[in-house]
Amino acid sequence: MAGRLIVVSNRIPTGEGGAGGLIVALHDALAGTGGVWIGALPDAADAPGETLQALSEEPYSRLGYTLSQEEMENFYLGFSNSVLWPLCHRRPDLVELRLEYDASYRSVNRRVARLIAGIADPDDTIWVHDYHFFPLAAELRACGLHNRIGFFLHIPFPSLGDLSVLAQPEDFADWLAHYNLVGLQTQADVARALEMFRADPRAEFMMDGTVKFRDRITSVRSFPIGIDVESFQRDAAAEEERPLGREAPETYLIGVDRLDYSKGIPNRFLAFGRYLETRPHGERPCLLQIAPPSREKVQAYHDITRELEEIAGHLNGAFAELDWTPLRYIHRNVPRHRLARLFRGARGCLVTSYADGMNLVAKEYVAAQDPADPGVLILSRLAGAAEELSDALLVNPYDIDDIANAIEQALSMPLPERQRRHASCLAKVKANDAASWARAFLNVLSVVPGTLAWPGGIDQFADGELL
Ligand code: GDG
Repeated sequence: MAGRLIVVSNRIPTGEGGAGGLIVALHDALAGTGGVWIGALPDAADAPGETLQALSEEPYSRLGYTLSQEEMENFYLGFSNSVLWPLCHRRPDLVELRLEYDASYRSVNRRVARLIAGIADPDDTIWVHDYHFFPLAAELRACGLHNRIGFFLHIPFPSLGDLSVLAQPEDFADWLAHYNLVGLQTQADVARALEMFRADPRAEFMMDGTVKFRDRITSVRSFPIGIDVESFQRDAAAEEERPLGREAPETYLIGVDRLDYSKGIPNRFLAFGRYLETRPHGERPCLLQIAPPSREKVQAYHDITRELEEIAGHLNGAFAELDWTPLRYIHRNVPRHRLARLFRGARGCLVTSYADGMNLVAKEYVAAQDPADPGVLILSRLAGAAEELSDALLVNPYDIDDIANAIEQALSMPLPERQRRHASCLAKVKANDAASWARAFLNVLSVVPGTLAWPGGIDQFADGELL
C-alpha cells in the first residue's frame, strides 16, 4: 500500500477495556502504514463537532469527532439502529421511518466526509466500516476524493424486498457503487447484493465480475470475519487454573449475546424449557445466559428485555428445585477473560440468531475449548458463521423442537464425535482469523479496478479522448 490506511468506524477505539477482534485485526495494518482511525467520541455534545480531535499518535493516529445529542438520537439510535439495523436483520416490521432520522443520517455522513477530506492524501486508502456509513463514499467523492475506498458491512446484507421499505430505496445501490470494493460476511450476502444490482436498470455486470453502475465500477466480495484465535485460546487455557467455583453450575450450556432481538434468545429459552420437559431422568443441566444491555433507548430493545425477563421467570418457576436453578440469566457485562473461562467449562454453546452477519461468539466458543474434551456448538443456520462452521450442530432458530433436540444431542454426544466436530470447526476458525481477514480485504482493495469506468474519468471521456 503506497499511502496510509485510514479506517472509519462509528466508534473510535478509546483504549479502555480489552481490545476487540476488529482493533487487533486492524492494528498491524494501521501501525505499519502510520495509519489513522477516525470515529465518533463516546460522549455526545450540544453541537456537532466540526473538527477532528487527536486522541493519540502512537502506534497510529486516532482522531475523534463529536456527535451532537440530536445526532445521537436521529443518526445513531434513529436511522442506524431503528431503520437500517432491523432492515438488514429481516425485521422490516420494526423499522421506524422518520424524516429527521433520514436527514440526520445524510448530514452526519456529509460532515464526516468533509472531516476525512481535510486530512486525506491522494494515495491514502480508506476503509469504511458498517451500516452507519453506507453513503460515506458518495460524500467523499463529492468532496473530490479519487482515493481507493473500501466498505465492509458487519451485518447481513438486506434482501431486495426489505430494501423497498426505505423512503428512497434507489439511493442504496448508488451509495454502494461509490466504493471500489464492498466486502460482505458471506456468499449469501454477496448473492443478495448482486440481486439488488441485477434488479437495477442503472447497473450492468462486466465480464470480470465487477458491477458497472452509471460511470462507476465496484466489486462485491465476501470476507468472513474472524477472531484473534491465539489470544482467546491463551485466555481460556490460563483461566482454567482458576476454578469456576460458584460462578458456574456443574453441567451447563452457555449463551453470550448483546441483548438484541436478532439473536433469537427467547426461542433459545423456550427450547431449553422444551428439553427440560423431556430430559432423561436425573439430568439437571443449566443454561447460563449472559446478555449485557444494548441500545436500551430504542423501544424494540426495551420490549425484548421485558419479554426475556418474563420467559426466564416462567422457566425457573416451572422447573427450579430447592438446589437447582435451571436458567441463570445475567443482564450485565462479564469481563472478557472470565468469558473465555466460562466458554471452556460449558458443555455446549447456543447461538440461535434469526439473522447475524457472522456471530463471533460461535468462533470464540470453538477457540476456547479443550481439544481433548470439547463442548458442542449449537449454531443457527441463519448466522453467517454457519457457512464456515458446517460441523457445528446446525439448527433452525425458528423451530423450538429442533433446538431442543440439538441440546439433547449435544449433552449426550460421545467424545469421538465431539472431538471430530470441534477439530473441523477449529481448523476453519484458525484458517480465517482476524488478521488474515484484514489482510485479505486490503489485498483485494489494492487490486480491484479503480472506481471510474473509464480510465482518467468521465471528464476525459467527455473531452473525446477515448472516443
Ligand atoms: C456485529 C454483527 C458480526 C458479548 N457479551 C459480552 C461480550 N460480548 C462480546 C462477544 C463477542 C461480541 O461481544 C459480540 O459479537 P457478535 O459477532 O456475536 O455480535 P455483534 O456485536 O452484534 O457484532 C455480527 C460482528 O459485528 C463482527 O463483524 O459477527 O454478526 O452483528 O466478541 O464475546 N464481551 C464481554 N462481556 C460480555 O458480557 N467482555
